[in-house]
Amino acid sequence: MTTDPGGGSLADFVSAALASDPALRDLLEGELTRQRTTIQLIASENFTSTAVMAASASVLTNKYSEGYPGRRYYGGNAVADQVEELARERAKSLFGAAHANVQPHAGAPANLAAYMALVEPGDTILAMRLDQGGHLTHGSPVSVTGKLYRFVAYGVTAARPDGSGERIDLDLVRHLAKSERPKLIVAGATAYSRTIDPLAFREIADEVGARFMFDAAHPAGLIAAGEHPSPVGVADIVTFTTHKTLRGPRGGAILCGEELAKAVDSAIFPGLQGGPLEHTIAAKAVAFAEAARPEFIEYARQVKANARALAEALSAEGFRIVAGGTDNHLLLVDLRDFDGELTGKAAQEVLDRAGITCNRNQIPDDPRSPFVTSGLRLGTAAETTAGMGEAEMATVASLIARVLRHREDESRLQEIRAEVRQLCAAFDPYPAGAGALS
Ligand code: DSN
Repeated sequence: MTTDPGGGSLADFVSAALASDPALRDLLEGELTRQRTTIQLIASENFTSTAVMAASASVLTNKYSEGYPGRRYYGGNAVADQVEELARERAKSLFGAAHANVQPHAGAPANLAAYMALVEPGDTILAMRLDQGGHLTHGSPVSVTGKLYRFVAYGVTAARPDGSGERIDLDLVRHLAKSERPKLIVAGATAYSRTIDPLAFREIADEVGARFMFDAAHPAGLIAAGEHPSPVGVADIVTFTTHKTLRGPRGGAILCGEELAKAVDSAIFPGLQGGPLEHTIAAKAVAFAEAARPEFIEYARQVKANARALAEALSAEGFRIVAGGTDNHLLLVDLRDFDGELTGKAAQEVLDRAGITCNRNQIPDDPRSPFVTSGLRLGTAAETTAGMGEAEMATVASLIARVLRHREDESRLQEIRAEVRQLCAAFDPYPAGAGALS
């Protein structure tokens, strides 16, 4: 068990630390209560250990460290250097990489830095379309990535009644690679529930002489645990975020071979960012060490087992699961078979009122807009951390179905809200008086 930061409960710690700022203290206590009393199913979120939070809240927030360990532009970096070196070494060892940059503030700058290291503005990049499961930074016209580079997009195959469709269309990837001659091919997604095979992309990239980048933001924790094929050593650059399945602080990181180390490092600083967030880097170091423990492998396996259990139970309730199920930590639910009138937006809002937190998401070829959508994206990383297993996933599926069936009935919703509270009380990520999360 990690040491509780306040010697008592996390709520006591927040309360004591912010005694002189009651407005903010009340907000933070409110957020802690929200996280402890509602079910967290956002696929990109998790509950960090209190050790990760303690490092995030450390005195390193006071320090300017522009540059890299041993080559800083400010004095007083002896400790910061060691912290960043520790984080880099732990990241390299966890993923088996030759080089790690742990400074990206988030996934978006990590991805942009990878592009800067591998291609020139105006070059063609082949990546997954946002509405098929990709990410904004994979060339959406509203992202700076889509303005700086010429993106060409692939997507998934058509849905099939037996669930074997809605897989990344590798024939299309190969066809576009040959016809468009991209300088870079990007694999990785934010709303894709099946395994992404790095070797298949490498083969296509090699056929056309393109570089290959893998955005591992979502499966990073599964990769660290050996529960998803590793793109490290297969892709030229791997980017990831540290706060999703990896269960660390909010932030990004980049892995590559020695030959790209300088290009990646200078793309992040001075290319994109100024002073690194050394307190966050310290928290990343904590998370990398936690993810290297044997129990993290058990955690990652349970995350996947829970996602499968949730998908099966929702399917039994009449929902269609995109791609027929899941191989990872998330699932996409197509609401239309359950109720043709129900949008993702309406479902997200009513689930929120009942204490179930998730996000609406477009499904492949969604007739509705990204703001409305016909789907929900659900993930199991957070509630698995809180201790839920397959039995609880069946309960959660039934709660979701009841909320959506009785969405106009306020008293039924209040009844379900009470059941959600009861379930959350049994699976509290930050139990009072305990260290919370080993
Ligand atoms: N916003 C993240 C997600 O929810 O998947 C990706 O950046």
